[in-house]
Amino acid sequence: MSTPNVERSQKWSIINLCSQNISRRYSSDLARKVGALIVELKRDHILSEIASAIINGQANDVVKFIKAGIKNSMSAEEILQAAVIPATKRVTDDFQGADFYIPDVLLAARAIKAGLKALKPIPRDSAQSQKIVMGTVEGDIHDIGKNLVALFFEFAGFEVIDLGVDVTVFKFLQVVRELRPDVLAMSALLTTTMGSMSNVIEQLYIHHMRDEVKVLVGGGPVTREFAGYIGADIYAENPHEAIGLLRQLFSRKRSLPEL
Ligand code: B12
Repeated sequence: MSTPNVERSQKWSIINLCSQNISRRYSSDLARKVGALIVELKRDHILSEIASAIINGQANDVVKFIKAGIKNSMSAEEILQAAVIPATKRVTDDFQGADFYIPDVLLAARAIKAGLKALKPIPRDSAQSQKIVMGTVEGDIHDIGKNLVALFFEFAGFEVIDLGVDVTVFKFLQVVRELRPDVLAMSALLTTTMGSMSNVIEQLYIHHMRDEVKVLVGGGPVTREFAGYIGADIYAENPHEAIGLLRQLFSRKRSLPEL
């Protein structure tokens, strides 16, 4: 059976009308089942709207539907896992290679950033009390991955101070000195900028601050070998791996694997 071509905005009025009729005419059990089905449909609808708004680079719609999701009792983590991450993967995979159209990428990046911002503030898990200073290294303005990692750290309960992109060696050092974080996390997406991570570590040694902070590195071209070579403490390919390693480190139950 084909579905009549109904405007999106009208769909919910029709569904709500049907559900009111059903609850009036039928047993409370059936009404409950219909209610649950409607909640499920609404959830799927909101998630697919968030994903398509990201894919089409429509920041305002991303925020609008994330707010609708939260209003409909969806958790920030559910929205992130079921809509924001798959859509981000879809767009960034589409922009693989050298021939992507920059304005499209920028619109998508803006939409993703707006979405991540709309998912805050995050209720802090009091179990984790460590402070993480984060940033994308000097000369590099890629921040989609860094923002995702930062959000996951917050979900995991860490306090995150995000210094943004193109963070100079001096700035990293200054913030480590002033805020005394437990972890300094750096992101690099370019082979030409990843060397900056090494400069930061070198400067931490020179200024006698190396023992005061754990250095975590990640990002597209960064590898475990590179992390070991520059003297970082932790390398992780993605936020989940990073959170696992940080929890392991701070629980002090086990030492971290050698890089
Ligand atoms: C989006 C994008 C852009 C956008 C960035 C917008 C923004 N706000 O971020 C714009 C258009 C601005 C851009 C510009 C450029 N880009 Co660009 N860009 C990309 C693209 C398409 C997607 C990157 C991305 O966001 N991926 C999605 C996120 C989720 O993945 P991620 O960043 O890798 O992060 C994950 C992990 O790496 C990890 N992670 C990341 N950081 C950290 C940090 C820590 C601590 C940890 C634990 C983990 C971690 O966790 C994340 C989630 O899993 C990639 C190609 C690609 N598909 O990867 C090229 C790419 C990175 N860009 C590239 C290039 C060359 C450039 C330019 C030099 C192009 C030019 N000629 O101007 C400029 C550089 C500008 C600059 N100075 O930084 C190259 C880099 C090649 C290289 N290896 O050096 C790539 C690989 C494209 C290509 N195939 O050639 N780019």
